[in-house]
Amino acid sequence: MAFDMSKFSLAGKTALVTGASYGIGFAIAEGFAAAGATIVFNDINEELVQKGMAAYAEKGIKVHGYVCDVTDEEAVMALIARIEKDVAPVDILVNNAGIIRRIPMHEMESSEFRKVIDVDLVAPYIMAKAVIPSMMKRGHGKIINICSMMSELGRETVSAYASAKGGLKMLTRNICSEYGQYNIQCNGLGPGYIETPQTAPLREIQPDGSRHPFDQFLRAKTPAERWGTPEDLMGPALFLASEASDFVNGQVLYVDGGILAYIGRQP
Ligand code: NAP
Ligand code: GCO
Repeated sequence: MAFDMSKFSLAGKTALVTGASYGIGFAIAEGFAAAGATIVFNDINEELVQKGMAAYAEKGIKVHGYVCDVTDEEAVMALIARIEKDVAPVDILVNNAGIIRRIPMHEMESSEFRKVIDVDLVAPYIMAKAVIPSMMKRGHGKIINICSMMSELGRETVSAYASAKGGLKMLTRNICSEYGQYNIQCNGLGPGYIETPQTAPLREIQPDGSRHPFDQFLRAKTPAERWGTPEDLMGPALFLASEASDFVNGQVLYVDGGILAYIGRQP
């Protein structure tokens, strides 16, 4: 049977991408819009939502933007109800909103550790719990959790972030296990090191004009010999959001330029 390319279309679907004013979430939403989806996004404050609205408008993309702290369960429930009223039920949820704190673990306040867990792990649970009942009723749904290299590997100073992203990989597998029977697919997308504001400190040019030591290290660890860009994630995210991946469930698709497969280049 010839493959039906329309399986990659998101026409008629409503996608909610959290924390998508810029960066990875913005690129994923842009790719979804190109595939025909109606785009909804939230961010943590009005300034970011307005910044996002302007950026989407510049690309000619009509979006619905809302202020919502993804860690606030009451606000999330209200957001989903508002989206269902203003737009439509959510067919595709991308748990993209995130934070990172780079602090040596023995110096990290437990309140900081908990905050990272709250945003990067508890919030995806809260968001998924809010959209799943409607997906169950409608007999389909896609949930994409934005994981990380730190879902698989540790690194100095990112203990909370790695714990959250490792947990997010298992939350992904558990949602698959519990809701696959309702034709809900939950997969992870694992970006490698991507050029966004979140990683800017790791790419700062040094006072002597040399590349940041981590930048040099990362390039030696990546077969592609470059940082990823948010645009590198558009195609893989579209695949996981589309009917083309209806039999893919509980997986993490790494978009890392080959880092996880490679021992690293000899200095
Ligand atoms: P980011 O700087 O991690 O932030 C994503 C967005 O989420 C920002 O707009 C952020 O607002 C927002 N946000 C933070 N806390 C929130 C909350 N409580 N409620 C609602 N929104 C909130 O952007 P990114 O680098 O594009 O990363 C996006 C996702 O990819 C994150 O989950 C990140 O962990 C993951 N990731 C990033 C990389 C990378 O190399 N960049 C690699 C792998 C995975 P603020 O700007 O106010 O913080
Ligand atoms: C870090 C980076 C990474 C990236 C990403 C890698 O400090 O190690 O911020 O954590 O954000 O998660 O996939």
